[in-house]
Amino acid sequence: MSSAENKKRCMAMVLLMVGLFGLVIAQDQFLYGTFPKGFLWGAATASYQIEGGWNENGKGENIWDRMVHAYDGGIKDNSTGDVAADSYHKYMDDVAALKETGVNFYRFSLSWSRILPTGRIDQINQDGIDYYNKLINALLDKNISPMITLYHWDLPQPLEDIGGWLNEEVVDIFGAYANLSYSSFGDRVKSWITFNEPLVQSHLGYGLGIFAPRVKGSGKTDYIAAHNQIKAHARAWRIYDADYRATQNGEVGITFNCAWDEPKTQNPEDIEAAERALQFELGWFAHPIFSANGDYPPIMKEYIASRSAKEGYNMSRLPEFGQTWVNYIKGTHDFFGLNHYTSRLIYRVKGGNETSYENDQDLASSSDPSWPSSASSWLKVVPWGFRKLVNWIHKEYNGVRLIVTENGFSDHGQIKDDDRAKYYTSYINELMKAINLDGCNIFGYTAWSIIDNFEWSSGYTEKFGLYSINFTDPRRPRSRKFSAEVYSNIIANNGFPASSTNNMTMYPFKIQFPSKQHNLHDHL
Ligand code: GBH
Repeated sequence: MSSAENKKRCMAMVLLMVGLFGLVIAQDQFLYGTFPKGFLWGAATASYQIEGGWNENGKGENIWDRMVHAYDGGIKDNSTGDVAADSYHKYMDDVAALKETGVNFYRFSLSWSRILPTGRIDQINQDGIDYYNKLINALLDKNISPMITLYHWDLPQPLEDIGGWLNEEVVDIFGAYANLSYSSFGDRVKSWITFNEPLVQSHLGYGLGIFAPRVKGSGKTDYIAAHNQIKAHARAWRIYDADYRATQNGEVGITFNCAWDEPKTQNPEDIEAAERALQFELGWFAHPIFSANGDYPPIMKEYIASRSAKEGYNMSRLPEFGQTWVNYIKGTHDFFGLNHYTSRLIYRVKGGNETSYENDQDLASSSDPSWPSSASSWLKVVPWGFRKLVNWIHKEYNGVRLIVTENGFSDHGQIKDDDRAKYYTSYINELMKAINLDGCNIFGYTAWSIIDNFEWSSGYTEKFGLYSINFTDPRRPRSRKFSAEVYSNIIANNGFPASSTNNMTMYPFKIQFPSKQHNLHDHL
């Protein structure tokens, strides 16, 4: 090959690479601007992950207590949530951190067994009621609205002993617990989430068996656990609607987790597989509640029924609601809660022979090697996927009113956490594009988490906090991380105005900001 030809080839390569790089940058291009007036900013936690005090003052045992105390507890660092961040005693420190960050609301969950040691309302533990009253009042005193999750995976053990979410009786028992919570706290709490991520509770807890209560039986038991949680959600929403809405004037929603599923190739089979993945992950729970017709997504019913038939079952492994329950569940929402962290590349493969939720879907996932990683193997940094997902939800569920109830990044707990600061800035920027450029109906955003905490089966090996906690110090002191300052600055500015009041110089990656100010017009 002549050297001129060689040069040409080199030039072509360079141009190609610059072009590809340009595409990536364009997708994540920073946009100056602010969120709509009145947009809500918050931070979140969950009871088992922060409270500790696992057997103090009358609290009953729950399925996580049981799991972590087992001989082989299944936790990476063999740790427990017995003390965790000790928020049972240190909740005023949490309130101080929230105040310093400037949030409008705090999303936390109730420990069901702290309030009801047996799970049932015939035995109320007054200390549990008192604890949450103190927390709620301290928040309101600082002008921070409480947002309560009723169920973030910590089922009272006595209810697991009768089958837990596999037993339909728990639907009514949950309803009674919800009722007690509304009547105890609803005079001051105006925002309720029935379930956090029912997919994780169903699939990891009652399918793969890697989360409590460690039941294995994917493709069967996870579908049953999900079925009962969806019914229990509807029950709790209907109780509020009938008996509390008129006097308390609050809202009840539910929170789902979902990654953005990007087709790995433009092959129609992969494009269909990515759509199917979203239906199996999000539609499984959202379709019965948020779609016009209710019930499970048609594609899910079709795929599971056909595989069940091939496996020799005389009916589908996916349970049926029946028309009465379909109608009872449909429309039971005041808002859509979304937990989002990452994206996946989806491609079609024939599902393996074993019965499982995974194999039912005829697809597989991977990630792009260019996506930055975190301390969690599943969490890759893909800001543009956030914008695509909320757009997909907006279309799929007819412009539904959405609040992001979790979004965040894991590392190993350092105070100078530039990667987390960068994650928040870029993800929140993409969310702003979804609102201001795409017209998505989003009214709030929640950072996970205000403090480092017990990261389920990863124990304390992955940290998500805006504040660090020294878990070896019995006083569990909190220290502010750099990301908390950045998030605080975003909140104070309601986004990213290109003005002197916005302290842009504090961002760890100034270099990525375009020198010219971009405004809405440039992007339309
Ligand atoms: C949320 O789940 C939870 O609501 C919250 O409690 C949690 O602390 C936070 O995210 C951070 O993880 O063990 O490799 O099989 C987010 C969705 C689904 C992500 C389950 C981790 C387990 C992956 N999660 N997934 S693995």
